[in-house]
Amino acid sequence: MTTNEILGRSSSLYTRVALIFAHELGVPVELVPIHDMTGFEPAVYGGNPALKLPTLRRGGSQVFGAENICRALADRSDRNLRIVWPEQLREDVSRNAQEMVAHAMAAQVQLVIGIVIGQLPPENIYFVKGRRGFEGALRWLDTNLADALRALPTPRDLSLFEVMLFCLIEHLVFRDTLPITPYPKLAAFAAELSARPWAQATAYKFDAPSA
Ligand SMILES: N[C@@H](CCC(=O)N[C@@H](CS)C(=O)NCC(=O)O)C(=O)O
Repeated sequence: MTTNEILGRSSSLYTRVALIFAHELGVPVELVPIHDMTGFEPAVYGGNPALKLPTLRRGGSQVFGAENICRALADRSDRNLRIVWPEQLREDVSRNAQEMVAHAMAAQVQLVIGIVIGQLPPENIYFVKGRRGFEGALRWLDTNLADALRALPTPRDLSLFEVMLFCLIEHLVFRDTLPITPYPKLAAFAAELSARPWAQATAYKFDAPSA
């Protein structure tokens, strides 16, 4: 049987989205840790020319990006899960919620790469504006969460929106990027989902350094 390898990090929010889908879809995957995110060679990122992770590798083929990987895994699954993808969102509130969570995930990466890894000054306009937009997106999500969840199609087993939001909220705490206390509804949402088997099986951790 061909192995599905996910090149990524156990500490990465995008990788976790893909790992949760693999878990729920019953598709066995092997995580191949990318220890250093500062490399400039696509080979470090499983061949992704954009120098981003995660990448799914199977046989000779590669799939770049978390959402793409989730879709590819769904195609390879024997389980007939009812998955809600972004194009199935029909109401303004759920479409906006998808946009806000996608933006917030990218902003989280911007702050981690720029300030934590790049050691750049947080008071730079690039990070100040990034942080303001990030907080704005979280505030909007906190205010509109109930409506956004209500507007998701039912019945469903899984939605990309909920998995992304869960991974984002737990990552804020894991990386200590922004306080979660101003967003009580998001905190409650993540706390409730954290007991699910897929959440427990994919908890954030830093991968052990390669020997
Ligand atoms: N479009 C990509 C974005 C993935 C992404 O930003 N991943 C982060 C790690 S969580 C990354 O590659 N960071 C390295 C960098 O930005 O240089 C996706 O949807 O998977």
